[in-house]
Amino acid sequence: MPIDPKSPIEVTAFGWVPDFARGQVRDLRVRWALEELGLNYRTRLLMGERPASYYREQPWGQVPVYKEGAVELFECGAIALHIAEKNETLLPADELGRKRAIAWLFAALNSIDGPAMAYVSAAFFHVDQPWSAGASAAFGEHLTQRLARLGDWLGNKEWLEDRFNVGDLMMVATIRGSDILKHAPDNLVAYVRRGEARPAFQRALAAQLADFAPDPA
Ligand SMILES: N[C@@H](CCC(=O)N[C@@H](CS)C(=O)NCC(=O)O)C(=O)O
Repeated sequence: MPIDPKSPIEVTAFGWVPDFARGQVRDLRVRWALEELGLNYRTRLLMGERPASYYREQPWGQVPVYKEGAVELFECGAIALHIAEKNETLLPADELGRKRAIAWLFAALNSIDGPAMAYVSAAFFHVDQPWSAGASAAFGEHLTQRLARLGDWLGNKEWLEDRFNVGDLMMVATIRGSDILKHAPDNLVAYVRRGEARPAFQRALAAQLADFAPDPA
C-alpha cells in the first residue's frame, strides 16, 4: 500500500543511514508485515540526534516504533505479531498453526538473530579490535551451525511450516543480509530469495529506500 499521511498507523524509521545499512533497518520488517496485509501507514522519520523524549517510546532510542491509536509498541517482533493478529494473512486461524508461527517468530529473533548479530558485531563493527579475527571465526562457526540446522529443518519445503507466515517473514528478514547469508546452505539462500521476491517485500523495501535522504556531500 502506498504511504498515506492520513493513515492511523505510524511507523518510526530513520531518515538517513549510511549506504551499507539501507535496506536492512528493522522498520523494513514492520513495513513488510503491513504490506502483506494491505494496510497503509505513515512514517515518522528521525534525523540526527534523537530527542530525549524518544527514549520514552523506545528505551534504547532505536527504530522501529509503531503507533496505532492507543497501541504504542517497540521491538520489531512484538510489532509484527500485533499486525499479524489482525487477520489470517500472516497467522493461521487454527490454534496449533498459530502457535507454530509464533514459535518461528521467536526462533528468528532469539535462536538466529543473537548468533548473527554476535558475528556481525565482531566481524564488522569491531573490525579494528585485536580480538576481531578470533571472535569472528568463533561466532561465524556458531552461526554456520545454526543456519545448517535451519536448512536441515527446511529441507525442500517452500516455507518453515505449510504456508508463509509471520515466522517466515521474520526469519527471512533476519538472515537476508549478505554477511549472514554467506554462512547459509543453498536451500536457505533460495528460501530467502523466495521471501524477497514477494511483492509485499519489494514494496516495503522500495518504501524504506525512498525515505532516506541522500548522503551528505
Ligand atoms: N530489538 C530491537 C532492535 C532494534 C534495532 O537494533 N534497531 C536499529 C536499526 S536496525 C537501531 O535503531 N540502531 C540505532 C541504535 O541502536 O542507536 C528490535 O528488533 O526492534
